[in-house]
Amino acid sequence: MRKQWTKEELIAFENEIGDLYMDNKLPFLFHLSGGNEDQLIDIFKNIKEGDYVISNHRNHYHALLHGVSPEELKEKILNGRSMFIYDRKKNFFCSAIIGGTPAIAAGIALALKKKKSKQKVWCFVGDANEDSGHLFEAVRYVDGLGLPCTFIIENNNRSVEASNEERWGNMADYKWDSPSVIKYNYDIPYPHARKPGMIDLSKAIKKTDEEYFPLLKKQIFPSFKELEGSDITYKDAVIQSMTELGEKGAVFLGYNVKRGDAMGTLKDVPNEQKIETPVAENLMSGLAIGMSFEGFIPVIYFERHDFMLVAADAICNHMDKIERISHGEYRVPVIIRAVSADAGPFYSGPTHSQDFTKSFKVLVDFPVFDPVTGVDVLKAFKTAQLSNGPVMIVERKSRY
Ligand SMILES: Cc1ncc(C[n+]2csc(CCOP(=O)(O)OP(=O)(O)O)c2C)c(N)n1
Repeated sequence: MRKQWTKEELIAFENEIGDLYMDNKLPFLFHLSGGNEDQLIDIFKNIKEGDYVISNHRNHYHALLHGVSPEELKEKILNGRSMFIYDRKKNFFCSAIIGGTPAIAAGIALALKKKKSKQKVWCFVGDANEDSGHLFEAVRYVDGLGLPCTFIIENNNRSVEASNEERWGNMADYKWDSPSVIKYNYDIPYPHARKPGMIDLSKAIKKTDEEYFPLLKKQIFPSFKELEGSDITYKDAVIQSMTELGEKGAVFLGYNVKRGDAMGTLKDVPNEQKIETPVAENLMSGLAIGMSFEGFIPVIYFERHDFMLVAADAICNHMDKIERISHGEYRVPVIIRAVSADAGPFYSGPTHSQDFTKSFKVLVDFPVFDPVTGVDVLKAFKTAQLSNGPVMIVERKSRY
């Protein structure tokens, strides 16, 4: 049973965190909650244990109300993880990247609906997240597909220091016409981050980044020597790999995955496993992340590298980091098909035929494969099937 928190207890928890800061025990960024106790206690009456709660940088109250124990939360906060509170067993997840969570929430909800689960997703966002188009994409998707997801906009009329009026002029008080959005207003008694006053850093213990967030162990993969010697063509190897992934139950997300079968490469995959998405690369990537939390094997199809830049936040800040920042609680086994339209009738100039392989190899820690032959393609997708985390497989039209 989740503890039922009173307003006074919630306030006392944050007061203690504030005192620990003044006592030089928290030499890193944290954000205190306050002023919205009544609203949250009310909202959490509708949130069931087992539902997903997706939070953000200001997550202490959400975590407590969803059953994260105060001792565990305090211990995490004292270890530099105030913005990184995760609890896989309680389905508590957060991201401190503004705009990053709504698509992930929608993805979890899509997975829950496909599984006919009774669970729901509750995604808490601040009014700065409301600033971003990413929330709009996710709300429109959730409404369109009738997904079990509610977005709660917690409006304290402040993004760091700037008010909604300063940011949006006459559109400051945006009204949502959506059954999946709840918006409430509140005043917060704390500054944006920390408490007023700067601590004496000479008295604070500061660990290294890697001590706070240990690097992931690299997974070792087999070499698949048995595949060598085959003369399968590059394109046939892509088709064969997709068929095999389809047989394993993978879902294929992107635009033109049903219509056109992703240029014919999904022709042998059952239609029910293809998810035609809006042309919203951040959304489709977030959907894949969310679905992977519920045990799906999502394969995202980017028909050109150029368009992946729109999904860079989902790929570099989320897929690549979630396992590390959650200390292994959440994993993201997503497969990215990164097509480079670099030749032949696909070639279409500097904004449509770029190759970002080198850049992604620098930006992410997960494997980025650039197969040259058909056998390399088979090996890359076999490896991806075994991976606990994301894998990007570059697919060049020049090698088709
Ligand atoms: C993409 C991105 N841009 C900027 C920031 C820096 N940042 C952190 S919190 C914040 C404002 C958040 O305001 P709001 O969503 O209203 O939540 P509140 O802090 O008021 O609870 C900003 C701009 C960020 N974390 N992510």
